[in-house]
Amino acid sequence: MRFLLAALLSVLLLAGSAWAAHVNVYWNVTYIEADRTGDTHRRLITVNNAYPIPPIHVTLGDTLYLHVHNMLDEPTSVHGHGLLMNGTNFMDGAGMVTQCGIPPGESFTYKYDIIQRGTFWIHGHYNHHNSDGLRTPLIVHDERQYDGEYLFFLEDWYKQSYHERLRITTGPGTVFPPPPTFPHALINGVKGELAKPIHFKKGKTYRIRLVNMAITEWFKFSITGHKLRVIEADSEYCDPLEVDGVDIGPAQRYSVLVTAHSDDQFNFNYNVTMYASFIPVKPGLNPRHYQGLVEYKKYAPLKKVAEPKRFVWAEDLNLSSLSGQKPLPVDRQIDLTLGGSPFANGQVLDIINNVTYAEPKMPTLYSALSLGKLAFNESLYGPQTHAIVLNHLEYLEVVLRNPNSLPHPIHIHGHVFQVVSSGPEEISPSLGVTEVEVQNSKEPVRNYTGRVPISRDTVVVPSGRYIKIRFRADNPGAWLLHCHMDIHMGMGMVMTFVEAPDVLQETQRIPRQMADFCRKLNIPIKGNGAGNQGFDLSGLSQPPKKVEIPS
Ligand SMILES: *[C@@H]1O[C@H](CO)[C@@H](O)[C@H](O)[C@H]1NC(C)=O
Ligand SMILES: *[C@@H]1O[C@H](CO)[C@@H](O)[C@H](O)[C@H]1NC(C)=O
Ligand SMILES: *[C@@H]1O[C@H](CO)[C@@H](O)[C@H](O)[C@H]1NC(C)=O
Ligand SMILES: *[C@@H]1O[C@H](CO)[C@@H](O)[C@H](O)[C@H]1NC(C)=O
Ligand SMILES: *[C@@H]1O[C@H](CO)[C@@H](O)[C@H](O)[C@H]1NC(C)=O
Ligand SMILES: *[C@@H]1O[C@H](CO)[C@@H](O)[C@H](O)[C@H]1NC(C)=O
Ligand SMILES: *[C@@H]1O[C@H](CO)[C@@H](O)[C@H](O)[C@H]1NC(C)=O
Ligand SMILES: [Cu+2]
Repeated sequence: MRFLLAALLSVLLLAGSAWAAHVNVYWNVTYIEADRTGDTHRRLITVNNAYPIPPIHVTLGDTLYLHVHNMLDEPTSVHGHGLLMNGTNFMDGAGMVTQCGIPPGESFTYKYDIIQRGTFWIHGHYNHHNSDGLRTPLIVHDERQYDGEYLFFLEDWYKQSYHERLRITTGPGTVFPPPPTFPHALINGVKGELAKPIHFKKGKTYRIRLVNMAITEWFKFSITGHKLRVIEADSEYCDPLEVDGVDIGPAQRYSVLVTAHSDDQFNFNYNVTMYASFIPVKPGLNPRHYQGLVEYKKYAPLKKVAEPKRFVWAEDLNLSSLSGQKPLPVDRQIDLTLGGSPFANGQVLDIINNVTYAEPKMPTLYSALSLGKLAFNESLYGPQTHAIVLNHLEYLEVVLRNPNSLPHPIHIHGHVFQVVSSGPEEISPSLGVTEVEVQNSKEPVRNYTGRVPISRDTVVVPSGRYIKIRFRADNPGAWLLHCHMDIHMGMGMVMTFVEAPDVLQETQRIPRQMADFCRKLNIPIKGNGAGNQGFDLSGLSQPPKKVEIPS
């Protein structure tokens, strides 16, 4: 009832303040050869032969039609990151999960009903396409208006293509950690060193949206001499939380409010700091600082500001959602242990509960739709699809355990989850132990400290910690949960929730055009993960064998 009222209210608000529109965006997905940074000439994937891809702006209540024309020589698909796709799982764009790719030369229109507030992004979700450049922010404007708004979208950019990096990282013959490759930072599509100024007028309040679209690296953002008030994490508004800076994991978003000083005698700097995850912290090398001007007045002197003694960063457990939603109850707890391991084939791969993900022979959603009652049998999606079937409307608590040496930004499709607590995780020596990990594993258990927990779609699980998240299975579909470091995705840190296949079968159908795409690509649309009928899983390759490291 409360929800209905809120929904009604927002419809009225919208009717009063804006006009729900049909927004059409045309994307020719293309390869180009380009050098984005001065020493990284390579092929990349972009839109309409230009880069950066212009951010997409819509207003709450709009319908966005994203017309994707595939001009590559391989299939592609795109994903609206953070959009819940409630009732339209087939539009989620996860390659070989909710669709066969759009074949070369074909077009497909993704329809997004813009019913969520906040900051999102749209990116390729087929093979290497996100990593090689296919990504841009999706900004939803709503009734909240400030004196001004700035957007920062942050990326890391490498000399090597995704496939080269994956080969170096996984082997065979890999040494761990792999040789350091330090990327460039891109700030709003241009090299970090060239970060553009932003302009403040005295006394005004600005909303700054931050989107980390990096494929591997962490960013921190702060403004010297100014406090930030966090008001949004991913797509959820929260009680304003005053901090000195925000630390943004790959795929996460924040909005912060900044109130300008009451005089304009001085200019300041904003800081964007990029931390490379695979390289030890070393002054001058890692992290790297980039600065841009916060200009109050042209030629005003730059104010020297001493850093706060104790720099306060935004933390999930301190954020309190404006939804007012208390912690959800728990019907079932699912433990997921994240990690990496050497395998007998000579590769280093990533795992969740010892399984390294590999794509099934047909999209998991289409299996769930066509298997009838067998859709509840998790094995039938294929051993490496790592499917867990959820019952309609059950309440879940997932414990994300990270006993290894790197943090992982874990993203779920089709949901936001509450971040309720964090605690120490027993360290596993599999790929080396770091100081940070040891330190983290000594920190005590912490619960959320706000009025209520925050919900978001991507959470960073630090090394040597576990994080508990909660959500309700109220969105039937096949939804991925995966690490958003693309290399880790490629190495197999991915699994699938098959949510309420019975309800799914009653309510959703494969769009005809998508079925045609599968036919064109010789991919079945009925059957199990092997593309066969019934219990026959022949044709799937055997999962590689882990090598046990003596401890
Ligand atoms: C996409 O490519 C087609 C065919 O080359 C061209 O006619 C069309 O104008 C392009 N669209 C955009 C938005 O660039
Ligand atoms: C901001 O950048 C300056 C100059 O690089 C640096 O000294 C300072 O520590 C940075 N502050 C933060 C919070 O990163
Ligand atoms: C977050 O909560 C912790 C524990 O209550 C506290 O130490 C820290 O200062 C808080 N941070 C912010 C930004 O409020
Ligand atoms: C993973 O495999 C190891 C042995 O290699 C075993 O000790 C552990 O319990 C397994 N973990 C899970 C979550 O199945
Ligand atoms: C965290 O919450 C759990 C469950 O509500 C409770 O059992 C535990 O004592 C709390 N721990 C801390 C450190 O607050
Ligand atoms: C999806 O829509 C149903 C029906 O309106 C609603 O009950 C459910 O909470 C929604 N789920 C999500 C994840 O938005
Ligand atoms: C589920 O499928 C597997 C794989 O074919 C089969 O071995 C198993 O018997 C099935 N389980 C049930 C309960 O049908
Ligand atoms: Cu990861």
